Amino acid sequence: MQVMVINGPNMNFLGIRQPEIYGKATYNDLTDMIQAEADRLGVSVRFFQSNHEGELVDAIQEAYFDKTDGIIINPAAYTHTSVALLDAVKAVGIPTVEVHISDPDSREAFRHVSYIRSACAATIKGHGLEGYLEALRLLSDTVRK
Ligand code: CA2
Repeated sequence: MQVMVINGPNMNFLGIRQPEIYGKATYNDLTDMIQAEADRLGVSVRFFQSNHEGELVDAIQEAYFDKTDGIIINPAAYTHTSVALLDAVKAVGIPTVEVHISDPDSREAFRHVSYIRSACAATIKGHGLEGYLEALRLLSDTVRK
């Protein structure tokens, strides 16, 4: 089983800025944590981070062409703006879990809208980095059934 983990704009700043919201762990710590859980579950995992909307669309399409079984995506700010990412997830038809480190629904009003949510099998929010591991376990359970 193959899973692609996609992170959107500024996620490479994890652990560098705003630790009070996003914690002290870095983007590399995040990928290490996910890799360790993937190894435990026997899942093959790939990572992609970009600050560019079109590159995120390309990554979602690549998941389709590579026959990826599941996608974990934190679209970051594009959660709240991007019809292109919604359309891409709908187009590829791959089970996708939306993850947010914080809980956008308890923050500013502009973060309450998620365009991508309606195309996702689940949304995990406000569980910190652990949310990515929950998403991986969820996809592993779903795809294997
Ligand atoms: O809580 C989340 O995971 C978010 O997707 C993070 C986004 C934000 O726009 C969403 O509303 C909620 C922002 C992520 C990147 O910004 C950072 C800035 C400094 C340090 C780490 C991340």
